[in-house]
Amino acid sequence: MVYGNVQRETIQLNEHTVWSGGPNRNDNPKALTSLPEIRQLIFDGKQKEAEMLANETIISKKSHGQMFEPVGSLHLNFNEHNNYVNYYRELDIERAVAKVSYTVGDVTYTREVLASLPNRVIAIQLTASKPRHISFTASFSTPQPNAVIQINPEKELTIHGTTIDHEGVEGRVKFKGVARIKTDGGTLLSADTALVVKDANAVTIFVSIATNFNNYKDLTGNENERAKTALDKAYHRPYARILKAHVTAYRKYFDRVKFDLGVSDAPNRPTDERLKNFSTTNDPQFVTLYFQFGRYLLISASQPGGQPANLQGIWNNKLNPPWDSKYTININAEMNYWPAEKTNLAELHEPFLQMIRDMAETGQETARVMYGARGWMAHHNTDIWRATGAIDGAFWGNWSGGGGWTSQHLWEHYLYRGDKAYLESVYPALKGAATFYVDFLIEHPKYKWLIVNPDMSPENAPKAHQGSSHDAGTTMTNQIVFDVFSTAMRAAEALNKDPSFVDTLTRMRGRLAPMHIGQHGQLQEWLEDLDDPIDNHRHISHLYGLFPSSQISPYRTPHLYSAAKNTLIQRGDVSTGWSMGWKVNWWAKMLDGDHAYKLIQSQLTPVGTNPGGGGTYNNLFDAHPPFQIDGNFGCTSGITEMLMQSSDGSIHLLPALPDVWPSGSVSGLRARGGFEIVEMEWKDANVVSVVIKSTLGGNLRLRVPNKMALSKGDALKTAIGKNANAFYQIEETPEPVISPMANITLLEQKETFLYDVPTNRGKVYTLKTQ
Ligand code: FUC
Repeated sequence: MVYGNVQRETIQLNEHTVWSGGPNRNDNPKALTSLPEIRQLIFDGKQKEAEMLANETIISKKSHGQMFEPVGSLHLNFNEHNNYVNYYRELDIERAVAKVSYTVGDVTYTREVLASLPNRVIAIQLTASKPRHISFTASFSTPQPNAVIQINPEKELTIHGTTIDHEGVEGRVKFKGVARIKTDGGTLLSADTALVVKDANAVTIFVSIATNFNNYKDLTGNENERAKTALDKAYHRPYARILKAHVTAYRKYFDRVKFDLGVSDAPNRPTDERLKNFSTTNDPQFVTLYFQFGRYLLISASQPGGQPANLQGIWNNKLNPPWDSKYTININAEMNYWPAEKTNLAELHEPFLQMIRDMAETGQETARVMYGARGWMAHHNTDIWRATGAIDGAFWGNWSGGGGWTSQHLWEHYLYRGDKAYLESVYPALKGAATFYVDFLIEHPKYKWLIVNPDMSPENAPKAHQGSSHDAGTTMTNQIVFDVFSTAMRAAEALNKDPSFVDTLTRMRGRLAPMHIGQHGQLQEWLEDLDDPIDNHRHISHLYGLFPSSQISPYRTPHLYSAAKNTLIQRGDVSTGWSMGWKVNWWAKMLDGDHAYKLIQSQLTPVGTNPGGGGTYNNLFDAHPPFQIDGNFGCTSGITEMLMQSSDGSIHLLPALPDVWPSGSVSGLRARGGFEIVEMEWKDANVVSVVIKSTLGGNLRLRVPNKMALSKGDALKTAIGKNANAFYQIEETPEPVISPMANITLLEQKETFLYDVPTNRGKVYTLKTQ
């Protein structure tokens, strides 16, 4: 994080593996014996009593998750620069380089900062328009209580230490940070706690940070050696070479997607002003900027081999951050990865996929010890140690869907890439997630469906339950189990494995509870019709079935689809940042571009000005508030879903285009089944032309708003029946149960055209409007 203050520059230093604590588990073994009683209390309508008991027997008596922490800050003091003019500051997201410049007297000073992707160092380049004018002192500061800051005989600033203990878990991450200064001209001296540069022409500062972390159970790395190796390698290269290598590595990802919605004068204004004006002016480039900023953030926070982006990405500056800056897996961590595949950053999904593989190991013991079940599971949070126990209070933490939901990312990655060897490698995790539910589901005494108990609909409570969130067989959980079973079956079939397991899942899936439409025309959040039509709770978990899942569809499940709209309207628009981000995706799935755009406007509102809701900080970070990065990723995903969807049996182009974007173009988006939208151009809300690359072959089923033909003028085949493409298979959603009091008006759909194009692997197909 580059603060950009003139007299005292601060570069906040984070390293992805600097977490409190060390390898630990937080299961509560009392869960197993209390499970029958908790279940009975819930079935008897004594939710509050069940929750109180769960607080003792299910919620962890050990760690409630460890904290992601900053290393400290590098400060550069330019004491004499108190009278400056022409201050300018930018973050160039096409290159991932931050810049500050200003003029003092007749000298213009420029600072450039980058966190090098290939070189694993931060590089800071200081220049001035006149020789011998760069003088400053450099020092470290840190909130880490066990850290030591020193200057070594090599004239390096160093910081080393061990992270803190937290909630009974000993801090065991050793970290080392080194800053080395290369001057062109002038002098470099050490003072007690600072390095002093005088009268240089130009200066490059390198900062290298490393830890002893290898993986969640191994801390045997050598932080000193690692920090030194990266620093030595970078230090002997000219800054221009470091810059070039960084920009090249960055652009390899960033340049894959281009997005254009037309131009206006607004980009000449500073970002904070554009944010302030966004809801009242037409600034289409602010949307494309925000979309690309989401991609910038993922590239910066989720490099292969690293840790997944946490609640604050990698940008947390607090020793005790909100919610520990860890991974909330009842929505927030998944949301971080919604843009990964479709905005063509599949490699950056890897850290999250690895975390899920790790939880498939740690979560086995949790499933066994706490619930006597095979397979693996996780509750609503995890951290770098892949803890899978139940935390916070039972109201929030007694939820068993964290393994099931995250496991769907393993499958989604396969749907986009079609790599069978990869599928083979994650099959045990997919099978394990399903096996947990095979053992954990029980029969509902009244309805006879197989359901989860204890259960909750994340963080919400029906009024009828006297303040308890606890329930059995909530809609979201039923949807998750349906998906977990379906994907395990599909994976087994794709790999020709486990026919008897597939039989079991088929049988059990047929006994899951269907979705319910309640008295207010709403999709029920709970098995009973308990929804409050004026509840505006930020979580609308039961719409998991609309997005990210596709159990609710305009074309296949018209009643559920109409009920989902009622639910969205009843729950309202403005909420926390991430909640609004999710709503952009939902309204896109509702094929309502104008409403999706309204949510983008609400999200792109300066923090503090949305009554009762979140918004955006001036640097375009999402505001829950507080700062959480999930909303950025959620909205980036939602914008993509407005342009293209590939989850409902076809690739749907311009499914939810708002009136304010009548024309534009986008290139590089990715669809399931290995299709790439190489280029799409639209005008007057019609697709003028689209170029699609088929990387896997197979049937390309396309849904478009206007009639199209192949570029050579050949007619397109109108699609009929099921899509033959294996990556577009749809699991039929069970018929919903509809309350006799529900007054459902089925929504009408705009006309679309559905075509089938047989494709060959590696070939490119061009379609034009007719
Ligand atoms: C969930 C949400 C909160 C917050 C937290 C990190 O508990 O309900 O709004 O985002 O995660």
